[in-house]
Amino acid sequence: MGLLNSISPRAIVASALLLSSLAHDVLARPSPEPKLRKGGPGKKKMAHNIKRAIEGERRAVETSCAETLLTTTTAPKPNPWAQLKDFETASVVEWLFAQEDLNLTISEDAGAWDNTIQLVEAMWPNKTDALAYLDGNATAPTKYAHVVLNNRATETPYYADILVGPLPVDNVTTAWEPLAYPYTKESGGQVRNLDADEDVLYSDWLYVHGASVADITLDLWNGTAMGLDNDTLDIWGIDPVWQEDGKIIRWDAFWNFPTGDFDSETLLPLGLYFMSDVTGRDPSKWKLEGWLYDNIFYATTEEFRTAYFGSCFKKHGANVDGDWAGSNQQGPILPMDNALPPIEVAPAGSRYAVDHEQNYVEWMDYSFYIGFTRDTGMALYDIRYKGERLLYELSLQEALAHYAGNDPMQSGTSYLDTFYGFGPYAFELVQGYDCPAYATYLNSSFYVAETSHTHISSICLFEYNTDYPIQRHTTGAYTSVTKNTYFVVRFVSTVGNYDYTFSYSFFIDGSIAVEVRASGYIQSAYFANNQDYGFQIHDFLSGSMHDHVLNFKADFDILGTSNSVQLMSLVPTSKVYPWSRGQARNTMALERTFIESEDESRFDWSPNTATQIIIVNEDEKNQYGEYRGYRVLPYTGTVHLTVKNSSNLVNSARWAEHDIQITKQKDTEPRAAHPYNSQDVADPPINFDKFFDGESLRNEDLVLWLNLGMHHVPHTGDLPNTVMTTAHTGIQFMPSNYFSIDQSRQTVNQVRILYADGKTTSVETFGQFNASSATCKPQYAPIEPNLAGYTGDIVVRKFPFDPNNPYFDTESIV
Ligand SMILES: *[C@@H]1O[C@H](CO)[C@@H](O)[C@H](O)[C@H]1NC(C)=O
Ligand SMILES: *[C@@H]1O[C@H](CO)[C@@H](O)[C@H](O)[C@H]1NC(C)=O
Ligand SMILES: *[C@@H]1O[C@H](CO)[C@@H](O)[C@H](O)[C@H]1NC(C)=O
Ligand SMILES: *[C@@H]1O[C@H](CO)[C@@H](O)[C@H](O)[C@H]1NC(C)=O
Ligand SMILES: *[C@@H]1O[C@H](CO)[C@@H](O)[C@H](O)[C@H]1NC(C)=O
Ligand SMILES: *[C@@H]1O[C@H](CO)[C@@H](O)[C@H](O)[C@H]1NC(C)=O
Ligand SMILES: *[C@@H]1O[C@H](CO)[C@@H](O)[C@H](O)[C@H]1NC(C)=O
Ligand SMILES: *[C@@H]1O[C@H](CO)[C@@H](O)[C@H](O)[C@H]1NC(C)=O
Ligand SMILES: *[C@@H]1O[C@H](CO)[C@@H](O)[C@H](O)[C@H]1NC(C)=O
Ligand SMILES: [Cu+2]
Repeated sequence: MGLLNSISPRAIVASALLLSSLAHDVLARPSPEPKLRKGGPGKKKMAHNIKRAIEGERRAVETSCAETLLTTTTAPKPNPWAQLKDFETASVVEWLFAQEDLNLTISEDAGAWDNTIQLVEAMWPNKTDALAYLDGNATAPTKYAHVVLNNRATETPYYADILVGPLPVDNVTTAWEPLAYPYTKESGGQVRNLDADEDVLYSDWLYVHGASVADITLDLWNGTAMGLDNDTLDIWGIDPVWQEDGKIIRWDAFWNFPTGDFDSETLLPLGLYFMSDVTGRDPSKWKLEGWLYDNIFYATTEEFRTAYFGSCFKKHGANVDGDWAGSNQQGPILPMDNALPPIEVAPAGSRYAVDHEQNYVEWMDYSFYIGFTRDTGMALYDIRYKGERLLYELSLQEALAHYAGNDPMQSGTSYLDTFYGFGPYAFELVQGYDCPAYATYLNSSFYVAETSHTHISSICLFEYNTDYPIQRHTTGAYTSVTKNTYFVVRFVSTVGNYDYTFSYSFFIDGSIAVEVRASGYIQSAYFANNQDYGFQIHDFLSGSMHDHVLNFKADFDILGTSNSVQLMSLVPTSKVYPWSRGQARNTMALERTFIESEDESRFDWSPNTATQIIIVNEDEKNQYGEYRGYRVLPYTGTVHLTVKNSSNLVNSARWAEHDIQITKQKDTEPRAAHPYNSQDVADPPINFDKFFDGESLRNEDLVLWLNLGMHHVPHTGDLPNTVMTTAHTGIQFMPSNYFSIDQSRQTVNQVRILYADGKTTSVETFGQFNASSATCKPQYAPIEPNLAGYTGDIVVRKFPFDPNNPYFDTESIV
């Protein structure tokens, strides 16, 4: 986690590339950072803060044919979900510092008892306003900045969500107000900050207790965790912390630092834990509450030490770094693996159009806008097909990783990843690996400590062919087959140990898929007594069972906003028919119902997937009297949370408890979760349960909150990293009586071969483009893109605004 000896391969690659003109710029004080997942002292990370001024040209970018021929387009209207422009952010920051009542300190100068600006980004528009603008003659929604203040100059530190605007900033009309309406909690847009004293927590608490047992840790593992440069052990603990009876209780665990170049620390637990009462901001009032080793609890350090040096103490071994935890090639080279494998190319250039200015995309008969935020990364808006809006919004809301175990560290871990943010960790994609080399790449930016960081090429757009046709049929006289060329928008976010790949795919039959694949390092457990919670996968290592649940918001608008959800179930039945000779036939039939209200709108996929879920417009029947609609169906397995009423989460992730949840769209309920829900789990800023208040769901504007995910019980095949073949989850949306026939018939990329008497009589190709008429000859470069162009973020200082001196900064690469 940014420690010199546990630095990730990404950071090593990046720093090696920057070696020529490194300017080591170690900040004296840490500035608010994107939050670091999986403990790891944020402080040491700062010591690895590498900056470089950008001089001359950045790199020789190899341009693919597809990229060269990229068609540009102009969005029908400027993107209402666009991020703030550099000067807008700078003007908001300047304005904030001028407001004396906010009492702000510049991040670089701030300590734990100062108020700072945590976030400045564009406020999302209300749907009401956005639709009037997109569909009518209304002007663009008034622009506001969404600002998060980290108010720590108080005994009771808190985060404050505020709105600043309207933009552009001027001294007369610009004002700020609490951003309270998306909260279900009545707290004026504020939530307490349990993290305000992170630095002191390490220096004055965790390392002090690491030092207090240095004799034991040296004896057990030949190492210490004291905050010294020669430490070989790390300490970090549960998330969220226990929040009970007004007390803040944490459990922390000892971990071995990796000894090599890999980010393997989460594979190196050591099996010793301690509990602390860290209520309040005064470390002198914090209390050590006990130690745990080998399932035996010791109430004091002395009790633990006495037992340890006694005669019947049972010592277990350590998990130690090694080749098993590194992801380089190992083992004999596979047969013929040294030959170049097949590769997809785009010989005709791109067949989609992008408005780079507005982040607007058109492919075949689809179009959509792209938005990007700190909390959840990329989101898609106003997804249209053949001119009609299907979805107003399709976006990630939150990702949960809920662990369990016999030890308090695993039992207490339930990461809610928007706390760390998906935006800050959406790193540059690796061309030819994450996405095809010929893909179109977009940048994304996020705000941190009076600068904006741009992750270069962190969103990709590309066409691909499935390895199967979308349609085929063979008779004695002909064979007809259609290519299945589809379009993907993708980003990857590495939140701590885990890498999530988010893909939205669009198909020519009108279907859309949402998929998540996971890789990276598992968070593992110490094996002792852990049999019921994971496989043993290494020396003293348990794979530590956990559930991944990822919530997506799908705001469908099927032929307008007046929608209903029809359920159509296949049911076994026994029935006498007029023609069945008086006998009951054991058979099956369809049952159709509607979801009437929010009282019945939280449910799971039915057993045997017997119930279809179809979003329909009851006023839009086709010529046969069937409702035109879109069906939602599981694609590659989804899950909801196994744990009921989680002790870790309480009310902070109620969205995780069912597969499908449907609410009436409201501007006051734009998001299922808040990034700071973990800070007050019993009474979080957004308690998803409170969305359900019995409202009618017939002929209303509906939002589906859909969970993807997987039950993950890592086995030896998760070492060194989880693989995306099977760590995969997805859902699909498909037209259901929406059109009169399959829309893929429109493609020319199909063939019908007619034959008779052993001879081909004709090959019908429907005028499709062929290689001999290509304007862009089949081009195989860049099959191997110039990966030496992979860099860190580009950073632009916003206060003081310094747009002409951007620099590279790898600090946010974990
Ligand atoms: C303003 O913040 C400083 C710390 O940066 C603090 O010492 C001071 O008490 C605060 N003032 C007010 C009025 O809250
Ligand atoms: C938009 O304005 C045009 C021209 O004034 C008018 O014809 C049209 O009806 C308006 N559309 C809506 C949705 O108000
Ligand atoms: C607002 O007022 C300050 C100080 O009076 C001035 O420096 C600044 O330029 C003004 N900003 C705008 C947008 O008018
Ligand atoms: C213990 O650690 C020290 C310093 O880290 C090292 O020099 C020594 O070889 C280690 N001893 C054993 C027995 O591994
Ligand atoms: C680590 O460093 C400290 C202080 O510099 C020193 O006292 C200690 O002996 C060192 N420990 C090891 C294992 O080298
Ligand atoms: C991404 O950022 C880089 C560096 O600022 C810039 O050269 C490039 O044009 C940007 N790409 C897009 C698609 O805006
Ligand atoms: C959840 O568990 C808590 C603590 O055990 C209990 O007080 C509460 O009633 C439970 N809530 C539900 C909805 O089961
Ligand atoms: C958006 O909707 C909320 C809830 O109705 C309202 O409080 C807020 O003022 C609206 N925002 C704007 C900019 O109109
Ligand atoms: C390729 O396309 C050109 C132009 O449409 C056409 O003249 C030619 O016959 C096609 N070739 C093949 C092999 O289909
Ligand atoms: Cu997992």
